[in-house]
Amino acid sequence: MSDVERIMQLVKDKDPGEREFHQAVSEVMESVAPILDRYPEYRHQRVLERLVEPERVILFRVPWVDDAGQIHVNRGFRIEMNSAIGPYKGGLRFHPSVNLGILKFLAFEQVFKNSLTTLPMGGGKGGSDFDPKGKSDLEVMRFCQSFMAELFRHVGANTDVPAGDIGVGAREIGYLFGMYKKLRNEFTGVLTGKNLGWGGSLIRPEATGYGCVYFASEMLATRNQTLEGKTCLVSGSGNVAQYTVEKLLDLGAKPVTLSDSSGFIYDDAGLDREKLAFVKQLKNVRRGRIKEYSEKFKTSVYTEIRPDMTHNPLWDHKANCAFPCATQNEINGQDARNLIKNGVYLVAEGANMPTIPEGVDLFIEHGLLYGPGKAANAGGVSVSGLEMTQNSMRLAWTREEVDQRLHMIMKSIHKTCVEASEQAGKPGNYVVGANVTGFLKVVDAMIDQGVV
Ligand code: NDP
Ligand code: 2IT
Repeated sequence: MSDVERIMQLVKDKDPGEREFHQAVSEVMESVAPILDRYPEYRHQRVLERLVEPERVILFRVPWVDDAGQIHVNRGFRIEMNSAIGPYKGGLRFHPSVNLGILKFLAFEQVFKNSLTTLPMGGGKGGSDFDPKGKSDLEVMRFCQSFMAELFRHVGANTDVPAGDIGVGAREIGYLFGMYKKLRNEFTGVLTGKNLGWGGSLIRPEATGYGCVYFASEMLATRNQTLEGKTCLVSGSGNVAQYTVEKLLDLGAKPVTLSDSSGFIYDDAGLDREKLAFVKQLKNVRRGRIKEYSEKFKTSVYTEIRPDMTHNPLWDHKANCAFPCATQNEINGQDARNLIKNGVYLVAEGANMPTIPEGVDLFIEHGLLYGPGKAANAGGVSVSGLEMTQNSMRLAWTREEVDQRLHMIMKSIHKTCVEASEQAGKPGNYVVGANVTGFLKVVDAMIDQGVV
């Protein structure tokens, strides 16, 4: 039995229902398997078996009271996946779809992503099946307080440092931080993505989107091209999508789409600063639906996305580049074929694992510049790492300084991926480049630290 088959059998036997976790493990195993033939020590050390078993999983009850006095119970999680190269680090997701398998896939990806950033961060992820949509600020606050009333025992500035992800932004981080501080009587950098006035970093809100576009620019530069004048499809309309659009506009590209879980808008004239400001107000302040964009801007059309659709028509428009920034598995095989047919030759993933394996294979087969999430969206966690540094030093860097560091990190991730892909005999394959680079640093640290 090959290493890949052995590990896949192991994870499927142990955790049969965790589809997304199996998908993430399978991709990494395919990339790193050839290394085990060259360095049998890794097999002897059982590094693959150790990597797929979280160091610790915390699962807890989160009871809270709504504005009408009704009691609700949600489930809270924190997956402490790997701490070989630093404290556990990774976001919290609040979304009704959250379950153990989804958070394990995200925590697993985070281990390799964080390793790629070159900063000292292990990998973790957490969250809840709580749905913040339609809840009042006070309900969200009570939920966050209840969530932290358990989580505070397990996290800490040198132990495990959560941040935002889907459904968790500055508001939620504020409520979580307040409760941690009250329970511990300590003002420390236990969370990142904090607001500026109390320990947050400039550029953290922008970091994932900006970083993703910096990574795309680096990929294009390998073909002597820039983003100027490129038509870009962007999905999502949350934190990552908004700042992807902002940086695309900075660089002279033309973003034409945005989406949420109900549907998407296609704007033939392209988004501009004014339209983006409307989206930020709509999504971050009024917490409304993207449909409103098409009511406001007549150059755009809205298309509803229904669960019975076999493909997502957002990906079926003529364009040069695609930036999936919503959620996992949002590009299926048919979507990938449509993108290729429509002339898209660059895909940079702002979201985590947005493309199903068939789509990834198609992109690589057809020679697209394909930047997988763990490389292309590493800018967010990188600036979280820089926020931790600033908190430890008790000082704050300027916007220019943080942005410059972010840009350097994204360039360095790109270069490392290209070099590793060449060494692996798969030049230009950023999936192999990212997985191999992320893997080697983590497993070498694990071996140095013994069987623990
Ligand atoms: P937000 O909550 O700010 O925005 C999420 C967006 O995606 C919303 O537009 C949301 O629509 C849409 N969406 C969420 N779930 C689904 C779904 N099941 N189907 C269709 N659309 C959906 O989250 P972020 O922008 O922070 O995160 C987006 C992606 O980027 C995620 O994959 C996340 O893991 C990844 N990421 C985030 C980082 C960060 O720093 N925030 C860093 C690296 C990666 P709706 O409003 O209808 O729910
Ligand atoms: O997926 C991710 O990298 C994030 N949600 C950000 C994690 C972080 O710790 O900033």
